[in-house]
Amino acid sequence: MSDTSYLNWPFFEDHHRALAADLDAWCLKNLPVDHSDVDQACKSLVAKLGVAGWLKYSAIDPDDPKPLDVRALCIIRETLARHDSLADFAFAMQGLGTGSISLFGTDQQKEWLRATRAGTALSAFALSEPRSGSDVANMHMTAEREGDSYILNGEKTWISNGGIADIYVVFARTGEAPGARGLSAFLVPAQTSGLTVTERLEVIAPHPLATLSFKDVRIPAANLIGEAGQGFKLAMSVLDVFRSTVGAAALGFARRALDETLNRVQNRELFGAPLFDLQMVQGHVADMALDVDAAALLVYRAAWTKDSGAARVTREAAMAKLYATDHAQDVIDKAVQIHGGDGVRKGSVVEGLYREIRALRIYEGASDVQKVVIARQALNTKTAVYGNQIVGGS
Ligand code: COS
Repeated sequence: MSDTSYLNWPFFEDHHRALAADLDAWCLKNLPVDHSDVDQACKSLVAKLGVAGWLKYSAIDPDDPKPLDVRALCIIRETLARHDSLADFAFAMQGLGTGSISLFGTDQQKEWLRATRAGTALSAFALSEPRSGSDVANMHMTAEREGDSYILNGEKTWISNGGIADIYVVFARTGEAPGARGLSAFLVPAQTSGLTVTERLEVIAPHPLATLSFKDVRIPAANLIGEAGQGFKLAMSVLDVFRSTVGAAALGFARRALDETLNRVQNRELFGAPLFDLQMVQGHVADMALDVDAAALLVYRAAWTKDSGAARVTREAAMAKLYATDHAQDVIDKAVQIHGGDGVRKGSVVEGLYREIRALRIYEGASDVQKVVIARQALNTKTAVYGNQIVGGS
């Protein structure tokens, strides 16, 4: 098992420590799975995670609607990512895909959560479009009200679980006001007429990903999630919860890279001594261990803040995602370097991590967007007013 000393930090309760230990034991028995057919692998992972009970954490319980436990979400993503990237992906999408329903859904919409928590239905979050990825407010997809229905037209892309999901949460322009103030969210079952998968997208770390087309897709008005015109804020609130969990997944990848490196430097001899005896290697190991702990502090600070009842964790979540993903990239790059040729050998653990980490710095708000968010938050929370006196001056 990896270093678990961080679980003694004051962010956690006993049930979180038990969760981390139980899930790690489950992962050792059940993961990794074969990734050669990612659709099949994800479907069977969701079923397995459902049967084992881990998906109960991914969405609220319709019979006992307590808030999501964000620390638990982060512990689960970190642990799954350390063992198998696709298991983390499968879990994450059950959460992100249904997050809007957990946070803002009606009782009728929450009925879907029984199936997603059991692992018998897959979900997806359909926000991005060909012309609006980072700039959500520039969305082109439309939803027009017609009696008791909405008619959806447009295109969504980079949709994880696209093609295998049973339900999509889709964002579209309803036009109450220009830009960010005229968007709404809808629950769209995959079988709805007019919704088709137009392209499957291949990426460096394969997982189910698609472009979707909506042509006169008619859904009941009851499928509107939250209030009409509030879709942008709804999407941002969901991302506020799940961005910390992206940081947690990056932390899991980084921890695995550090674990692999610690084994390597003790067992590999160079110049007649273990690799670890080289001070330059010790320098890399120190940087990696520091990055891992600093990322963990930010991730679990954000999760704890949300669990403690904060209305918004925009700043904390953005910092957690930015730092954990960017620094996991550094940690993994060092791991590859220390593994030498084996680090770039196709199929080696660190080679896989090197490909897996890259997308986390892009999806759910690129690192650059997180910087914009953090800077704006810093400005908003600026309260201090100083005189002209020089600090320490006479
Ligand atoms: N929670 C609640 N409300 C929020 C919010 C949040 N986290 N962030 C912004 N809002 C509100 C603002 O308060 C503002 O409200 P008012 O209209 O009442 O003033 C409104 O939403 C618009 O906010 P803002 O002016 O900041 O919107 P921008 O268009 O400038 O948003 C960024 C800019 C880049 C921050 C935003 O579009 C973003 O996060 N983009 C990345 C999207 C993303 O993650 N895509 C990946 C999709 S999932 S793979």
